Amino acid sequence: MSRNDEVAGLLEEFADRLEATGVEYKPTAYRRAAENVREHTAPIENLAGEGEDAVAEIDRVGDAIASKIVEYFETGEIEELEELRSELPADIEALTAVEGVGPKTVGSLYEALGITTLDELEEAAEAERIREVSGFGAKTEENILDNIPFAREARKRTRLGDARPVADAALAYLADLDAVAEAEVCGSIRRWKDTIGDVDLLVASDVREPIVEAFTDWPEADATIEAGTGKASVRASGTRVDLRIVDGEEFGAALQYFTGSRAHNVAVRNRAIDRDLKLNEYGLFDISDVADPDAADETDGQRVGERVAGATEDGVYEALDMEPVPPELREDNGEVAAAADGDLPDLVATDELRGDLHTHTDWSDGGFSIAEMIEAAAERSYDAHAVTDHAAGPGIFGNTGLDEAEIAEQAEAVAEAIDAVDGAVAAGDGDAAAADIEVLHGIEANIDAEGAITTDDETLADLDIVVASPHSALGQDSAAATERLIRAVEHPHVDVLGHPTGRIINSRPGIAPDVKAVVEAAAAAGTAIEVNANPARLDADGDMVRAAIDAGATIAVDTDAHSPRELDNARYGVHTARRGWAETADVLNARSPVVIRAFLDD
Ligand code: DGT
Ligand code: CA
Ligand code: CA
Ligand code: ZN
Repeated sequence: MSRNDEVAGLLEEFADRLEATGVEYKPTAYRRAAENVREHTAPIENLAGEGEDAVAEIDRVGDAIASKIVEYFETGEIEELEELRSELPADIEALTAVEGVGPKTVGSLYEALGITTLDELEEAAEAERIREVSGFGAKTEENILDNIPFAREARKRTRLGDARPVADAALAYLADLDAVAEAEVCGSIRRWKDTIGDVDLLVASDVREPIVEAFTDWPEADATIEAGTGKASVRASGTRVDLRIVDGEEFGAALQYFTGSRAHNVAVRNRAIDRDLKLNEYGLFDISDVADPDAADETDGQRVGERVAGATEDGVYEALDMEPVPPELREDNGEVAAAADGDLPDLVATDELRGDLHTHTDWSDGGFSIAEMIEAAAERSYDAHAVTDHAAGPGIFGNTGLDEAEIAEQAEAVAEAIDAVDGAVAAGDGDAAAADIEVLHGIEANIDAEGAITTDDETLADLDIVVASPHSALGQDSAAATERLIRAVEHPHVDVLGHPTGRIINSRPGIAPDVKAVVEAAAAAGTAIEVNANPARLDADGDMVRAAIDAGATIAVDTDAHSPRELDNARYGVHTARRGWAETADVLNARSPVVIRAFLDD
C-alpha cells in the first residue's frame, strides 16, 4: 500500500466518522479529497515534507485537509480524527460493510445500544432490540441480520479459483446480449492475482439501462447490491461482481484504467504527463493546447483536449510508445520501463503446456486409475504425463503414501497401463493420442523438517521423475525452512521442488524460506521450481517465480491433479507463472518429451 492509499483511507474514515456524528457536506469534501490523494501521481509523503501549500496543490484538497495531512506525517496521528474515534469507538469499517448500514446508522446504533462490533450488531438484531430504536423497524432489522454473514465473508478475499469461474460465466452471459459490443473482465481477476476482492466487468454498448437490467436479472446472481446508470453490482456465489458500461470509443481506456493495478496506472499516467498527454478512464487526450487541463475536470467529466486513443487498450499503450503490457505484469515492478524499451518477456501461454509432471491416481489419494489419468492427459493433447503419487512419509495421512515396495509394484502397473492403452488403440477402440503420450513414472516424495527425502535413494534412482514437497513441519521458522529446502533441491535425485511453501490460501501461510537463497540453490543444482496450479496453493507464487527466473532456475507448472477435471487447473498455474514474468523457454513442461527427459536425467 502506498502512503497515498494510506492517507486516502484515513480521510475516508474521517468522512465516515463525521457523517456518523451528523455533520453535513464536510464528509463529501473529505471523500473527494481522499479520491484525489489516492489518484495523485506524486508521493504524498514528499508533498507533506514540503508543507501544507504543496499538499493543497492536489485537486480538491483544501487548506484544512492539507494541514491535517501534514499533521499526520509530523506527529503520526490526526488529533481531530482521534477525538472522533474516541467519541464513537465503533469499528466503522466492519459495520458499514453490512449492506444497508451506513455511517449514520452506526452512529445511531452506538448511541442507542452501544454497538461497536459486528458480533454486537448480530446479537442486538437477534434479540430484536434494533427495531426498537427510532428510525429503525422490523424489516430493517431483518435485512441487517440477513446481511451480516455476507459482510463477514466479504472482508475475506476470494480465491482466484472460486472467483474466476463466476467471472467467466458473467462475461459469457453479457457477451451474448445483443446490445453488447465488447465485454471483458478487468481488475485483479484480469491480472490473475491469487486472491480477489471483487470481480470487475466492463462492457461497451450504446445503451445503459437494458444492460443493467439484464445483469441484475442474471440467473446466477443471488442479489442486487446496487443498480445505477452505467454501472451495477450483484452478488454471485458469495462474491461481489461490479459491472461498468461505457461507450465503444472509451472501452480501451476504461479497460486499461479498471484493470489496474493502481500503482501500474500511476506509472503509466506519469508517462502520459511527460508527453503532454492526459490519461484517464475516458481516453488518452492531447492537452498541449489546453490552457488549464485540470480546470476542465471540474466541469466536463475529464474529457478534455483532443482524443488520441481510447477505443482499444493496445492503442492506449501504443500512443504512449509502449508495447501493450500483459495484465499479469501490471504491478509496477518494472513493466512500464520494459514496455517502453520493447523488452517485455515472451510470456508462457496455457496452450503451450505439453504435459503435466505432478499428478495423482488411486494408488495414493487420487480418485482415478493410472489409465484414466493417462487418457485424460491425452484428451488434452498432451505429449507427456507423469504419474507422481504420494510416497509414505511425514505429513502423509495413514497408509495413503507408497512405500518402496509399492513404488516398484506401481512401476509395473504403469507399464501395464501403457500397454493396455496401446492395445486398445491397436484394436481400434482407444484414444489414439494416448498411444503417443510419453508416460513418466515418478513419485511425490516428502521433504522432512531437516530437508531429508524420506524415500530410499535406490528407489528414487529408478524413477523417471522425483517431485519433492514439504508436507509437515510447516510452522518452522524461516531459517530452518531455508536450510530444509536448500538441502532438498540439492538432493541428487530430486528433479522438482513441489509447492515450495506448503501454503493453503486463506487457511495456512506455509513456511517462509529465504526465497533468493532457495532458488539460487535450485538453479545451481538443476532442480525445477514448481508452480502448483491448484488454486488453493498457487505456490510458488509470482514473486518466487520471478526470483527463480532471475536466478536462472527452471519452472514446472503442474496441477497436482487428483482427477481428470483438475488437469484443467493448469491455467491458474500458467497465469501465476506469467505474474512471475515466466517465458515459454523457462517452463520445463512447455518443452518436448525428449527435452524434458534430458532435463530429468541430467
Ligand atoms: P481487488 O478487487 O481488491 O482484488 O483489486 P482490484 O485491483 O480489482 O481493485 P478494485 O476492484 O478496487 O478496482 C479495479 C481497478 O480499477 C483497480 O485495479 C484500479 C482501478 N481503480 C478503481 N478505483 C480506482 C481509483 O480510485 N483510482 C485508481 N487509480 N484506480 C482505480
Ligand atoms: Ca476487483
Ligand atoms: Ca471493484
Ligand atoms: Zn503435495
